[in-house]
Amino acid sequence: MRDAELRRRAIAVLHGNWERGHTVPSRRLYPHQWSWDSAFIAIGWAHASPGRGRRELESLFAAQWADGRVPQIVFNPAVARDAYFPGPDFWRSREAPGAPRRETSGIVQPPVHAVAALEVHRAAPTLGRRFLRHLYPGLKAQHDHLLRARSDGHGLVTIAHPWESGQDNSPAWDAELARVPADVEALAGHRRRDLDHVDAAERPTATDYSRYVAIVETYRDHGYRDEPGAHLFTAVDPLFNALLAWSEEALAEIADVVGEPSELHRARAAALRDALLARCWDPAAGHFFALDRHGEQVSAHCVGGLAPLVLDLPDGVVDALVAGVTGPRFALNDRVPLPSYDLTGPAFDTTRYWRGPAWINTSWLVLRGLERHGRHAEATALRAAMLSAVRQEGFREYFDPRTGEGRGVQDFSWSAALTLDLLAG
Ligand code: 2M8
Repeated sequence: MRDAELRRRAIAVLHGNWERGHTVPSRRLYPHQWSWDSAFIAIGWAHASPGRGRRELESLFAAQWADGRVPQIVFNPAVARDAYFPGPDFWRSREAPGAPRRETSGIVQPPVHAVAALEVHRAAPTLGRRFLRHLYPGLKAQHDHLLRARSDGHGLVTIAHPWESGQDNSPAWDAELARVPADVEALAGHRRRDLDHVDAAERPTATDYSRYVAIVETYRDHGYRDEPGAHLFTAVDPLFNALLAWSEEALAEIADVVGEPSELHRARAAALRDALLARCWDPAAGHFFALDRHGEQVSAHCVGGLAPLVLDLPDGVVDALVAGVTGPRFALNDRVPLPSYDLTGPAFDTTRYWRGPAWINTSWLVLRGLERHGRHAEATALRAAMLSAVRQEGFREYFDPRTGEGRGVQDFSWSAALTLDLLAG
């Protein structure tokens, strides 16, 4: 398939998933607005219709909470209340202080929005300054909230739910999640709608879901306040922190454009990067690891541990990360994007969601990192792999990391959106 045809199809997916001001990740499986999906989707719209990219981010930030949190899900009131589980009746955001009028979930997702806003601005700079001026306070409040409410006290921010990492059932969370009481029978009272659309073997297990639900219920019972006892789950995700640092860099550039002080953002970006190096980097393994609630490294090689490549890093660290990308664990090639987890790891699973399958967004982050560090040969291979996967299989949600076979839903928005970015670059 020629590039022009692939581009046409990617744009058609975004148009098909556009829903009055935002783009759903998938019509059937995810029929609302998701936070980090919208950031990647806006980057795609920047190449097809920058106005839609602006609206994508503005509609998300219109649902920002008073404390600055940007919710993981903004529910569409026009969609059936039980079309997605857990839906608005489970989250009950309206009962929480500071929640917006629009119903949302009460947790967050990786903060890559300032990066997306800058890309949208660059696509149409003359129109964009007003957009950046409008969005800057919300982006700053988003970062302030994370650095304040979620500080781990040692320079990094924590996640309070595996869903907050975006890499839901990643092996990085297994041990921490196992501490959460699992009541699979309680789950019987709820209907998991994901299993209506995707094979159960490609999704998190019932035990995982019972724990996901228990973590939310406890946080919800605390009014979604980050206070003692509110969190049954606590971890530090290298991807989440790397994206916060990268977004602080972008926010510094946005501040320069809109005439706000930018030094704070540069200093925060550098401090987060230094803390990642001090706490998550394992020089012997050549990888950034997640931390458990005690600050101990969890030695599962997940693709999120490659995400700090988007930052300015010492040469030796970049060399080691690139060796990891090309080595047996991530096996860079020009056919299939990077696995979400170590191909040689004990928890590896070719089909189960974030426990092995290859995803376009995480591969795109690593690609941006390789480009930043001038690793052209590796970047060329990874770009070819991503394009090959979507050409062969369509804009699938994820791919078998060994064969490249498409998995999860079809017409998945961020796979289409980031393809547009690849084709433009
Ligand atoms: C997946 O997560 C949602 C919960 O947020 C789910 O499993 O129902 C993840 O892949 C996440 O990263 C993504 O943002 C979301 C929507 O595409 O789906």
